[in-house]
Amino acid sequence: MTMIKPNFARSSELFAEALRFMPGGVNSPVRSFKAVGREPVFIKRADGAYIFDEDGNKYIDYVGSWGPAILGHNNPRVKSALLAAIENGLSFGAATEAETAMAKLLTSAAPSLEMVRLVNSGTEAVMSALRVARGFTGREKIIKFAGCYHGHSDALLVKAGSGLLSGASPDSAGVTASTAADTLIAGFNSLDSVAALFEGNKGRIAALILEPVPANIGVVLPEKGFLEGVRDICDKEGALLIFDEVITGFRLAFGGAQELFNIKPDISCFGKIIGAGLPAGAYGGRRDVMEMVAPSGPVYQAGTLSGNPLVTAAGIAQLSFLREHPEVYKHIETEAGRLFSGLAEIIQKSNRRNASAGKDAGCVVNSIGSIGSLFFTGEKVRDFSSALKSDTKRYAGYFSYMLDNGVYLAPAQFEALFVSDSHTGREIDRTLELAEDFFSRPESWRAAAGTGAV
Ligand code: HOZ
Repeated sequence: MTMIKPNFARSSELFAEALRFMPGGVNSPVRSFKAVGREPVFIKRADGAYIFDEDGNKYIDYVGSWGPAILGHNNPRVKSALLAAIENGLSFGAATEAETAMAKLLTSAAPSLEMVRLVNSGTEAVMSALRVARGFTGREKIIKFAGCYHGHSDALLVKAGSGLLSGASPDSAGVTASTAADTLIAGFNSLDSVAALFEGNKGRIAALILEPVPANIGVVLPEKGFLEGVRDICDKEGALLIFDEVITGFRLAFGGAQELFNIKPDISCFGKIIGAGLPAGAYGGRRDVMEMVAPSGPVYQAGTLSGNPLVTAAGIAQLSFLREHPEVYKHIETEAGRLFSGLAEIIQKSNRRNASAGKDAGCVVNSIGSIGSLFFTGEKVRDFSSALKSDTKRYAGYFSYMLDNGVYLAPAQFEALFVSDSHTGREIDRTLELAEDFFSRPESWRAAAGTGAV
């Protein structure tokens, strides 16, 4: 396959300027491309399954703004709802009819969602949900799982995933020891580790929070009985179960992971997908729990931009489209299924070739529905420590090869790949063709020089 190295001159110029005014030249670490050892491409626009950079390069987009572009970019219904809303004003900081319409849509998604509160991001949803759980139970401690990422609030930046792993540390500076002390860490897929924490902290644990399908150490699947097990333990111990569905909500099914696995959490948190990519979030759940929130109850949480009219207009358009068109899920899953099984086949061939040549260079694919990840390790990835065995330098080589050939993947090993309704056989075939080519080259087992976790 011939490859013409694209031109990134304009992105490079823009990055040099950005570095002078913003830490690392970006407003969120992963997009800096630091974890893949190169400069970021600067994006100008996106349409359908494609994004375009400032140098005019076109890429098949498997990031989709980290999930919300489930219909692809520039969906006409979302766009016209947003344009119509703009005519009426940008922000009121006052009650609107659209907020109730949005709340109705969210509560229609799953039986666990009796009431919701709209906020501005997944981080805010999770941070608020924990406050509510503490207010409701009168307890202080929480359990989270190593590698689960729940946004950047202090209490949750302990053994977290996503950009923290690309920065080579699962913990953040600036989080006080006393804040971190109330966050207990269990092992994903290990009910024994959960039981041990409850045993050692009797009557003190307010809530257990998890991504039902962790997607911020790459995608990791819950093993049979694990989610049911945490539900049972929480019930037995009087702690609330919080599902962080920022990635899985409205993606694995309209009712999210809780619909797919048939588990009823007490509180659920949502993010960007409910605003179709605009800054949005929500938390919701049991009525008795949600009635703790001000002004109904004593747990304070507020925000001028919560339920913003532009965000709700875009969110209502995207969510009602998904509700009216369940075939969207079928289509995305068929295309994603072809992609992930195709990748698995290519990788198995490559693993066999490498093994017979005595090269220690395995790779595995984890996927569910329209999300998945390639891990550059020969071992099964089922939790934080097995995910960390991935060779980030080999991922960097794969990322660069795909980018240079017009495929935009997550610029870090410990993230997910997202397929949208706009991806068709054409994009999937092209991606598989490139992956086949990459895995038959020496780069597939050799680390990209000078790249990797930093
Ligand atoms: N933390 C996001 C991935 N899990 C990346 C956010 C961004 O760079 O936009």
